[in-house]
Amino acid sequence: MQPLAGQALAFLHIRHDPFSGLPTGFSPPQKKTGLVSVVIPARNEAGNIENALLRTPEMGAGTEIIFVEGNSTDNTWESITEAIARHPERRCKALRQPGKGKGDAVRAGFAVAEGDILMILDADLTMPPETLPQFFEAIASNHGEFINGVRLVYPQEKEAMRFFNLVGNKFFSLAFSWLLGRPIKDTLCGTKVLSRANYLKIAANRAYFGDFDPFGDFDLLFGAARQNLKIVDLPVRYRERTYGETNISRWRDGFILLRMVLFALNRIKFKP
Ligand SMILES: Nc1nc2c(ncn2[C@@H]2O[C@H](COP(=O)(O)OP(=O)(O)O)[C@@H](O)[C@H]2O)c(=O)[nH]1
Ligand SMILES: [Mg+2]
Repeated sequence: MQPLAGQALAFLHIRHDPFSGLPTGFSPPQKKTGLVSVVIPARNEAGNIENALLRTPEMGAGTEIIFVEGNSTDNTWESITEAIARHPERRCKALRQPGKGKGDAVRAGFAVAEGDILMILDADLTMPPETLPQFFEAIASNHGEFINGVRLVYPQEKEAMRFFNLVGNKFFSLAFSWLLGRPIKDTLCGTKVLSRANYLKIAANRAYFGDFDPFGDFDLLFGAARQNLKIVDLPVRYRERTYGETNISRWRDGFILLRMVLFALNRIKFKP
């Protein structure tokens, strides 16, 4: 190839990182290819389990699927054990969470995860599992250290997000962006991906922001920002549930979130 053509090609490949504004992509990225753990918290999701298992793609050097059930009133647990028995070709684990809430389930799942890359996938399949390889690529190619799924970018399917959800999400997005000093477009998209090494650092410092996040989303985001991880947004198409209904009570959990924001506010803005 002629040098000039080579230069032109290099020029075409310049990308600017949205956060640092620095050009990225010149040095060949070092690929991570380790084992991937997909933690799937599930409460009252019996009708979604089989699809969650079938639709989660194989990534990296191998993919383990970790179902974490808790406090269901339907037969989610039986669905999990049956689905796993039907698919011995997939590497799966199943556990019942020790406490309450999605955050507790995610923490229990991560505690038994063997992967080098950790993912959270909501069992309601509102974020299509087929999108997970994009998250994997983003982290494997070192594009970011904490890949945060962002809804709202694409047109919503009807009723996919309720009005209050939208308003609440906007509020928390603004509050987080201000608190953490970086743009956080969507705080409550279930899908988050990070390396195990970085997760362990976040977990070790969890108490800093108070230990009362019911979702697990917020303390991961706070922790990632505090560890100065490069948080990268990944736009996802958000779908309606086809089975079951939301497990999260907007009002009660909204107040807990507000408490978290105030706690973090105190930590970050007033006690440097
Ligand atoms: N294990 C477990 N999973 C939960 C719990 N609460 C919610 N989830 C799961 O977490 C994911 C997100 O919850 P969802 O009810 O869809 O909340 P929404 O997306 O905010 O409407 C779903 O896969 C739920 O099944 C819980 O207490 N325990
Ligand atoms: Mg949901």
